[in-house]
Formats: sequence, C-alpha cells, structure tokens
Amino acid sequence: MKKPVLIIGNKNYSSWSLRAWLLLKAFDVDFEEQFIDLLDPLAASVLQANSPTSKVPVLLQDNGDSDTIKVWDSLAIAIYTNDYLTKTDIWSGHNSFETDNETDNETKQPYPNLKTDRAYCQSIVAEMHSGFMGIRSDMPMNVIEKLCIEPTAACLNDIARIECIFAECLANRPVDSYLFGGFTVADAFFAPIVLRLQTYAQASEIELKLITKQYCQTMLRNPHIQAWQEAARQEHPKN
Ligand SMILES: N[C@@H](CCC(=O)N[C@@H](CS)C(=O)NCC(=O)O)C(=O)O
Repeated sequence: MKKPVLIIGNKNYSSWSLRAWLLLKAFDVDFEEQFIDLLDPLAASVLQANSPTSKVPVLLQDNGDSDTIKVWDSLAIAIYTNDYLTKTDIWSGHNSFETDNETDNETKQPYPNLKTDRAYCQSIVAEMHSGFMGIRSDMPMNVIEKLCIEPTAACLNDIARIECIFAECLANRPVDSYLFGGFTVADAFFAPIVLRLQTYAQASEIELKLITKQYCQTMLRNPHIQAWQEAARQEHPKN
C-alpha cells in the first residue's frame, strides 16, 4: 500500500498545514509531504489543480485500481486519520480499542472522564476550526519572526478565551501535560496559537498567564514542532 500524501504550504506561514502535518506525525502515520509554495505567483493554479477549495492541507490516499481518496480541510483530515490511519483515538490520545470499551487495558477500570474529555476535545477543535478570527487576523503565523503589534479588542478577547481553555484543560494535570494529558488532536489544532504567541506576545507586551506559558513550553519542546520550526527556518536561510 502506498503511503498517504499530505499536500501542505509554507511551513513558516501555513497554520492549517501545520495542524494536519502535526496530527499525522504525532499519531505515527507514515506519509509523504508534497509542498506548494503559497508565495509563488503560480500558486493559485497549482492549488486549483490539487485542491477542490484551492487551499491546503489536502490528504491523498491510494485506494487501488487507479482510485485516489482525496480529503481536504484540516478537520476532515483529522476525522479520516482517526477512522483509517491510526489505532489511537485522536480525541483522547488513548488506544481506540480501549476507548471503544471505555476501559483501561492495564487496570481493567473504566477510564475516568473519558466521555467528558472527548466531548471537550471535540468542542475546542471545532471552536478553533470555525473561530478565533481576531487572533488570526492580527497575528498571522510567522514562525521565524518576533513581531510587535497593537492587538485589537477582538484579538485580546480571543487570547483570553484561549487562556481560559488552557487553564480548564490543564487544571490538576502535571506541569508538562498536553491539554488532555497525552497528545490529542486538540494540541495539533492549538499548535499554531502557541507559535503565534511565541512570535507576538512578548514583543507586543501581551501578558500571559503562567499556565499558558507552561503549556507553550511543553509544546515548543515537542520534537515534531521543533522539526517544523527548523524547516520553517530553512525556507528562509538568512535566519
Ligand atoms: N478550513 C481550511 C482552511 C485552509 C486554509 O485556509 N489554508 C490556507 C493556508 S494556511 C491556504 O491554502 N491558502 C491559500 C490561498 O488562500 O490562496 C482547513 O481547515 O484546512
């Protein structure tokens, strides 16, 4: 079986590409990358040829008999990954067999809070996918820079909401936890926020809560996020 192919944009700029890429990496999916340079004057025609929405990411999987399954949009890629590409339940980070049975294989005990955590995870992933326009418009992803902005009220409201989500998820967890303990799709969807805070927060004197800073540190230590940042720097060799 051929490896799935993930079509992505520039690692310095494409936040939706990062979400899908990180998800596949974190859940050990063996895939190939295909790059579209979004800054190239010909990008529009290349996007049009590869994506029904003319946007990245797009996931392609060989389905035999010259048939290729095409999945566009980061949220659809997450759902497809959960259904077909990994044995981990991406909404909880646990083994799918265990979550189907709602029982920890080792202890044979029901997982505490499994349904509540999965529902929360699904809700914040959907919220990220459809919202946070203030932060998206004031703080476009730019991995390699440190930039000072005057954040609008909409952006500050979005940051406050994100800090509230982080605080609720991380309450009563060890300092170096992901949002639900182990890595879930929520961490992949909030990864671009962490990189945006790295680019803009300190340079713009935006005060963040301790728990937000701790979560950002945890994410920035993730080897896949480090590899993504390094690749973003390679796209711009002068940095
Ligand atoms: N809702 C889409 C958003 C995808 C999106 O906006 N991708 C941007 C890159 S981050 C893109 O392809 N932009 C190209 C263009 O608009 O020309 C998803 O979740 O995948």
